[in-house]
Amino acid sequence: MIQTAYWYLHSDQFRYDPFSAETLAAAGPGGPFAGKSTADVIAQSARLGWMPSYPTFDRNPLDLADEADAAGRPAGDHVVEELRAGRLRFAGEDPDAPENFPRVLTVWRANLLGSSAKGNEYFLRHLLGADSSVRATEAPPGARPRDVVWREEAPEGKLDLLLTLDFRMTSTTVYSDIVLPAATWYEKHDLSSTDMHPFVHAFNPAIAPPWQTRTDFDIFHTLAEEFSRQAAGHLGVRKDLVAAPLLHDTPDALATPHGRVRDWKAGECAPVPGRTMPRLITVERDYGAVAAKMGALGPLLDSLGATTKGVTFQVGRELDQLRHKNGTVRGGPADGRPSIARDTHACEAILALSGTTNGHLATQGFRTLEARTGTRLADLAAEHEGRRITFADTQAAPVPVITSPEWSGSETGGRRYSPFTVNVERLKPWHTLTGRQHFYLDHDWIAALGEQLPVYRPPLDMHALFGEPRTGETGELGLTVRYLTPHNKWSIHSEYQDNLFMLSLSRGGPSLWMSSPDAARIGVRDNDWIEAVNRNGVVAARAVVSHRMPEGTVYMHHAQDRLIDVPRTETTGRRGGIHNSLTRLLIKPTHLIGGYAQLSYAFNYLGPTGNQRDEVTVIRRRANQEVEY
Ligand SMILES: Nc1nc2c(c(=O)[nH]1)N[C@H]1C(S)=C(S)[C@@H](COP(=O)(O)OP(=O)(O)OC[C@H]3O[C@@H](n4cnc5c(=O)[nH]c(N)nc54)[C@H](O)[C@@H]3O)O[C@H]1N2
Ligand SMILES: Nc1nc2c(c(=O)[nH]1)N[C@H]1C(S)=C(S)[C@@H](COP(=O)(O)OP(=O)(O)OC[C@H]3O[C@@H](n4cnc5c(=O)[nH]c(N)nc54)[C@H](O)[C@@H]3O)O[C@H]1N2
Ligand SMILES: [Mo]
Repeated sequence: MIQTAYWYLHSDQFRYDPFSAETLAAAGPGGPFAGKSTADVIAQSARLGWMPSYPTFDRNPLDLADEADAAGRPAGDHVVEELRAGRLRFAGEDPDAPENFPRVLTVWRANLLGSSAKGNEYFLRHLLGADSSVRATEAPPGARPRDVVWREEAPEGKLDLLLTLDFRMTSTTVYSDIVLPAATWYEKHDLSSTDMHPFVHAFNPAIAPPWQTRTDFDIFHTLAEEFSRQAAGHLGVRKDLVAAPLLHDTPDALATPHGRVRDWKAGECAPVPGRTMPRLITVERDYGAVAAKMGALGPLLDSLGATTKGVTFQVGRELDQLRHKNGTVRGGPADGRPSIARDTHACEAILALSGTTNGHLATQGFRTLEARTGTRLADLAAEHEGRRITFADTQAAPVPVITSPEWSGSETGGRRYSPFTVNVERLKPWHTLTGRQHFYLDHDWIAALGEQLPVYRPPLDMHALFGEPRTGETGELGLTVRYLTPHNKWSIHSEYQDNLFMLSLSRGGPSLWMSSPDAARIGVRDNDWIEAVNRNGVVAARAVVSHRMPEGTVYMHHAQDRLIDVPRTETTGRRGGIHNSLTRLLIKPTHLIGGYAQLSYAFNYLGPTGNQRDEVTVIRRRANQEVEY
């Protein structure tokens, strides 16, 4: 699921947008956004199949598949018919309905409530039902969604269970119902790679996981086993109706000819799965077999291969090798399949199935691409055709990767990775509508924003949109400044800030950087306690007064956790406030476009961003410099 839209709906931030999507349009009234709110635009993107939406429908997708069977028609036809008749709706069209909001949330390898989540205070209020400092008021009648249902009372505390896996105390674990203590990187096997350098690294345990900690791998397998045991009776084998968005690097990318947007719900075209709406796919779920399947490589790899960016790799040879290396599952639902029951097996499988660590697959993939593009490519990986990087290789030392069609750069001959080298030097067509570098976007929604060509867009005017004071204004409550939350130079997100060395090197708690003239304007000296307040929340921090900050702009570095030296605020009397207490999600409608050439959804590749750069806040020196906790 695209997280930005997911949280925008489920933390109810959509209820606090008093402007329509049309506000952002370049021309006057009318056009594709007329009368629609951002929530309406998200709902439209989901029903046209542009972006995924989850939960998808307002009815259990297992029941939808059963209903179709009972009616003796294909599940896709059944869903189209139910939608057309108005008996079935997309869940995003009524996000506050009890059947449509999430109840159980598992957070793994993220600090959702301390780091990633923009609009922290909305999460606290609506998802958790915890104390919250949201000060904004909801959109008044007339400014509310048109298609999406508005419930008079917004739900608070939607979640029944918040489960977190982490090895630190964080702003998320403090709010969790259950925390499963995780092993750290020196207590487990894992792989690590990034596009910032050309190496694959192994994680290796220096010691076994201490006390009650377990590796994430172990935790999820244990959960899967218990789930399977219970689910065999409760759920059994069912068919699941899955709605998949129009996908990048497939024919789906041509679903919007000439960029003309047609909405089946408005009668502008017929609802055709995979063309004008999501693909509707029936999948068999054997719930009692989840754990067994998780511990093995499944049979679809034999029949479908593995596809990345439109290139399908045939992996029969690799599966045979993995059978020998990892062993073969005996008995049960995964009988005869290569095992990935242990973390090292899973690492081995990843290395075997990627062209970046398997020269045979890299050259195979490039030959497939050669046949399609007519350009010479396989030589890029030829020097490594016989090379297979194994987990043992990565344990001995970090290993440089092999050039592969999974990426666009070239490491051939020891070069350093740079994106799009293969497109530029080998004339491999770009994955755009024209196959070239492509700047003109001929799409109705992009035209509505006046952005067919790259243009400068100034920061959003938060005075006009939300009634915040104008930047530069000094009033009774303080000085209004632009509020940015760039990445921290002394931490990676919320990690590493919290060790004693870092805490004693810096101020050891929340800090906010401001320029000397701005500080002088409100009588703030370096290290004074200040309070920053806007409609989204409140934060108390020490001022770092610096000539390096431009006037009119402050920084509160991402991401300072709620549990380190956070005092009570004068504004609310409550403890709390972090950098993301002052931010919130703002979704740009054009980020929701899909099914249109390079603007087609791919997992972890395309979707709306959170736009945290557009905030303002009012800052003042605290009357009381003796803070209380
Ligand atoms: N206002 C604002 N918000 C932002 C941003 C911004 O610039 N400003 N940046 C955004 C961006 S680009 C990003 S990437 C996100 C980052 O947001 P997150 O990914 O949520 O941030 P982290 O603080 O890195 O959280 C990672 C957590 O995983 C834990 N962890 C690390 N390794 C393991 C492991 O092996 N197992 C387990 N179980 N846990 C582990 C760490 O202890 C840590 O608590 O924030 C986004 N949010
Ligand atoms: N030390 C450290 N390194 C990291 C991370 C970390 O947390 N700590 N996180 C990693 C991750 S996941 C990511 S995504 C990257 C992020 O790395 P960057 O993309 O570099 O992100 P930021 O530091 O958030 O922002 C960069 C600069 O953008 C400026 N800026 C803000 N608004 C605007 C604007 O409207 N226009 C322009 N032109 N500039 C603007 C900010 O002032 C800031 O100086 O860093 C990675 N590296
Ligand atoms: Mo990031």
